[in-house]
Amino acid sequence: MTTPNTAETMTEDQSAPGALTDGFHLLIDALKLNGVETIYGVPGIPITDLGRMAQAAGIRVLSFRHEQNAGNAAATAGFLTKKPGICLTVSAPGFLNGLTALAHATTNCWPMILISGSSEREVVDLMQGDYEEMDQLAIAKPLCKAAYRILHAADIGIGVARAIRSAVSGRPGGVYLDIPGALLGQVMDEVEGAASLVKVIDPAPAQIPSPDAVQRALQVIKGAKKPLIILGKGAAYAQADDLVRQFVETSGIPYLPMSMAKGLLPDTHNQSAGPARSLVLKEADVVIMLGARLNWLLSHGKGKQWGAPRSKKFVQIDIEPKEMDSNVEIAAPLVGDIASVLTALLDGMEGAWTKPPTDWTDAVKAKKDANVARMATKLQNNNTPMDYNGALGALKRIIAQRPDAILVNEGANTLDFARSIIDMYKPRKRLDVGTWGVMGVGMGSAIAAAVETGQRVLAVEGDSAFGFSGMEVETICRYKLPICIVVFNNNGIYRGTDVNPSGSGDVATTVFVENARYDLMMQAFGGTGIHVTNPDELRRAVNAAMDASIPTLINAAIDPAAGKESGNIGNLNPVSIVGKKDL
Ligand code: ADP
Ligand code: TPW
Ligand code: MG
Repeated sequence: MTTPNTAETMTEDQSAPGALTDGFHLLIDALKLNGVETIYGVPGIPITDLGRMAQAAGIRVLSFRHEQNAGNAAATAGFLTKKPGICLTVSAPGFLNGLTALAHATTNCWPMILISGSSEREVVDLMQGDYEEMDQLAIAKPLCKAAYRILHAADIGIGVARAIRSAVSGRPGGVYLDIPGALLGQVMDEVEGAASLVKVIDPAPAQIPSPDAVQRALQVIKGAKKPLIILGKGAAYAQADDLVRQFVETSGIPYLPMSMAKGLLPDTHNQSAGPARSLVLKEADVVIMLGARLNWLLSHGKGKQWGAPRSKKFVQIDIEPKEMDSNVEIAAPLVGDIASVLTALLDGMEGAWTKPPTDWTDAVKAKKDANVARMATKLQNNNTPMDYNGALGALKRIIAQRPDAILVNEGANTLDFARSIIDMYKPRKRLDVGTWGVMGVGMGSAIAAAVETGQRVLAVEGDSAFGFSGMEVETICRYKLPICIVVFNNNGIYRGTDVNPSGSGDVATTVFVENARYDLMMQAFGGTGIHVTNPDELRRAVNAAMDASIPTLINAAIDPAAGKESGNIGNLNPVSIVGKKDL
């Protein structure tokens, strides 16, 4: 334990009364020393002045309307920058609001630090009923990668350093940092305070794979007749874009991008197997997982979708050793960071590399071309009311012309159709609901994307999904961010046509106010709001918004009958044993 260094003890020591600093300033200095440029949060006791002082010190402090959205912004900032996104909240309720986002970041393997003010320890621990009393550290622990509390001003430097290193090293994740209000007011000598700060050197050290593991993997890949690469968002996060491209192109192996890995190579790439997903999952004999987990999004690597049982071998590249064999046997585990592993694999492939048999690559290409051709005319329709194909066809063509724009996407049908229809061309341009499929991440993600990259953002949102964080349109207007939100308004969750089975006055559980005008919400705060009813109008409105780079919300009226229950994952709904007899 460090002895608190107060002004009082210094006078007793008879040391020269030098300038003083305090917890507020030390915390800000520690963050700045480690390159923190932006804080996402909501002010209040005990951290209002911390936000003000951080702003005064040159950190960009963005205030949100709800901590969950600030937290989602911090999580997305972590994914985009490989540095921990910082979310700052008040105690108990603010902390809890931020915690959902911290858990989301951890689940997605993204670095984030939730810094929350907390009440007096002495009162909390005796449960004496302090203002917003809660044992936050204990509550955060099971929901994040690491959780720390700082009790003494002299420990702020080391506490921040631990939080940063924990968030970004190894498998990245969320870290909770508990800041009791009293800490911020603690005083210590300014020179000693400066000396107590810690700059984190090499926060995410390279993790080199063992040469044996590399050789084993190369042998397995060489033996393949129908190899497949699956790119996950870990590969996008790693920012080893050139190496990923080299590995894919040198190997000649078809690849399937997971949702947020789209654009790592352009979706129009010759080797993309995106539109032949069912075929490649079923038929491949060797599957190389590159920063992707065999979780529910890939049916756990087994079952009908994957063809005959044990018909394939897996090579898995991941920084987290215990990811190996999580769902199926991994024939060649390659533990290390993606850049180091790909460098080693490419070294081993140099010289005599044989590309996969052409009957495999031709079959994949034929399937893909057929599926793309089958969709093409559907995506050109200009129907009113709009269906997903017509509306998303228009947006697909816009992203093709504006490949630098960042696409944020959430909803059920709105998500599933947009993911398969809209091609991405560059890495880390698609931000969506992540591993949990969380509704409400859209506005936080859109704000972080605009702030962290300076690029224009197109947020394609289901009307339900948008509603979870819709109040942040005020934040978008306040900071004048170049975000164009398109609300796919089908009057509800999945569809707007359900009927209350009881026949009573309430509408069905999935149905919202009919023909709501979300565009007027944007107008309320000075942004541009537009209502459109066909793909042509949608295209014109989005192009105008993207050119103008000003906050815009386009209410796109979608046929309420066009969607499916739960989009593409309706099969995950439990089924009543006695049947849907009440419905
Ligand atoms: P997706 O949902 O796209 O399939 P996941 O989130 O399931 O992707 O998987 C991402 C994986 O990437 C995680 O297992 C994580 O440990 C891993 N990962 C993250 N960063 C790196 C890195 N730099 N090098 C290697 N693996 C990484
Ligand atoms: C935090 C459950 C999954 S998708 C969805 C909900 C409520 C909304 C779908 O309707 P939307 O899209 O957005 O209008 P569309 O095009 O199909 O009509 N709470 C959280 N996360 C999830 N995933 C849910 C609830 C859900
Ligand atoms: Mg909807």
